Amino acid sequence: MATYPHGLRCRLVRSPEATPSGRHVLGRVAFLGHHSAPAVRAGASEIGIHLVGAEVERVTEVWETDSPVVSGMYQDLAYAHDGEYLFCAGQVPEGGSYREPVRNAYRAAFDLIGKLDYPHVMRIWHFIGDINRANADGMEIYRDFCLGRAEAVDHHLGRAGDMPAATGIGALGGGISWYLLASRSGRVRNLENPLQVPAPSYPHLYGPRPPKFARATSFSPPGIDGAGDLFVAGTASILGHETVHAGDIAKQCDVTLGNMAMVMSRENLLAHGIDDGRTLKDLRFVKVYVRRAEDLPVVRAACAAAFSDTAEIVYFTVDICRSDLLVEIEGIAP
Ligand code: 3HB
Repeated sequence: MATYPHGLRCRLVRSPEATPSGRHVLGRVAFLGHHSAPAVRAGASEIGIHLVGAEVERVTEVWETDSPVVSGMYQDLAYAHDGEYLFCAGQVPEGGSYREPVRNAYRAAFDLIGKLDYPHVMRIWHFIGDINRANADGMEIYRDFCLGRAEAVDHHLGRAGDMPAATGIGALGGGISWYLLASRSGRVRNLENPLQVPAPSYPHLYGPRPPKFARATSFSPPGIDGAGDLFVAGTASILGHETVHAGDIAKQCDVTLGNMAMVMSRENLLAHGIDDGRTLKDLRFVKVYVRRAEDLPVVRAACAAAFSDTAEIVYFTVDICRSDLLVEIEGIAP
């Protein structure tokens, strides 16, 4: 990410390596062949997410800052903060129903954000084991998760509560692992995509409560008036509220990339009052989620053509929130 006073930065590390001197680690997210509970290690918040098979290269996402960090546990959440930025990770254990534990986990996070005074949440990631399977009551686990999240958001922000860009994607096990980034005094603006119905307005067809997230979030660090960083949410082959091109990976890639390009475009940023515009070539930290391993070559080719040669791109083979979606992509344009 760009460097600011009190700068927040992301790195994708493919093998264990030391933190550059002068940097302080807020959070480490290890994508592993198993899950590991959120904990404070070496002064940073750390979580292990079961997202790769044992044979696949492991990647760790590291969130760093220029200022010294204070870390700790709050209920089951592992957090670290530096006076301007907060990183917080949680894990809801595997169980028959997620509504209540997700509601409680979200409530704990809202409490922590309030207590530590980091009210501007700019990005949330959720990794959901068995995302398309039924829970003990026969409800799809993603819908069950959305129900608990919506209830917590209602409670803390009201029914029309505005949430930032998010990812809600499958994991290979381990219940629900999640993490977020928040700021004390930066400016957060949540963006929608004119090609897509806002997720919080999805019809009941997709579950009793809709997914609460924005298609992208613009984050301007304190003291920076301009556009700042753009966090693009997990994006898929959805137009309006409907999945398009079920079964066709090449066309789903095209629609997904088109949706990302639209949400980042000058036209869309201006429509949200932001005098800026980005393209897919500006994305740096790209995560690509592919349902079927056999589709990887097509998805890799589409991403290689769309993104910059210097973008860090990581691929995971996991399920996606709707069973007819084959690919989902997210990224950050610093
Ligand atoms: C979510 O439910 O937070 C979510 C799901 C997605 C993409 C982005 C966010 O499939």
